[in-house]
Amino acid sequence: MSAAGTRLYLISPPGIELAAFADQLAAALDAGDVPAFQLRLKDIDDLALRQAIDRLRPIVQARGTAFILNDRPDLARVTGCDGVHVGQSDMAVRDARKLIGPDLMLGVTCHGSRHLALEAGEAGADYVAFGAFFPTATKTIEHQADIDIIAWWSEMMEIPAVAIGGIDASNCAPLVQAGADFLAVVSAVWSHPAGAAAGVKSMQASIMAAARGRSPE
Ligand code: TZP
Ligand code: MG
Repeated sequence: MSAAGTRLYLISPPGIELAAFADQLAAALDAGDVPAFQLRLKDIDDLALRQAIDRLRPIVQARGTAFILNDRPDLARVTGCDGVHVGQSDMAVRDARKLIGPDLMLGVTCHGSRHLALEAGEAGADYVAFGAFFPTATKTIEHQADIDIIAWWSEMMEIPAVAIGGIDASNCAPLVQAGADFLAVVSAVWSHPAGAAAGVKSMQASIMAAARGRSPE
């Protein structure tokens, strides 16, 4: 994919207050082009997770954004999600594919590993996620990725590459220029000092500037 094709993949914060977050999410999605949203809630029971999905999924899908569930291939299809994202320790990619069926989107964390990404692609992943590229406070980072892996993957493979980890408007240019199909962000949007909508706009301005081969003004 060309550098100009980089788009935003928004991930929820690890913990949310559902009613307030529903409003923030709608505002963020209305602020720009966000083709994918991942619900990533940790330490939550199934009932609360289902409540969050039921509340947020219509907001996301009504805007033409794919609703992707983290960690739970077993729940994704029955709850009407568009896809699921699994980590290397969650479940084998082939087992996740069996659970969700052929139609839902399947994304796989591949850290900074070419080998894991090739394996995931062969096993039926619809996208591979590389990271972390930069320091982040959102997750304890055990694996890092070099920007080179994005260029290598995107030159060789058709399967989209998602870049994740500490990405914000100030540092995303090399990932855009390397050909990342998606930039996945949490804090760049939800912790933006002017609010989530401003976070989306700021990311998009930087992506567009980087795609034109220059830094944002
Ligand atoms: N996986 C690798 S880094 C990360 C995840 C879920 C956190 C990304 O959050 P942020 O705030 O965009 O660094
Ligand atoms: Mg996981």
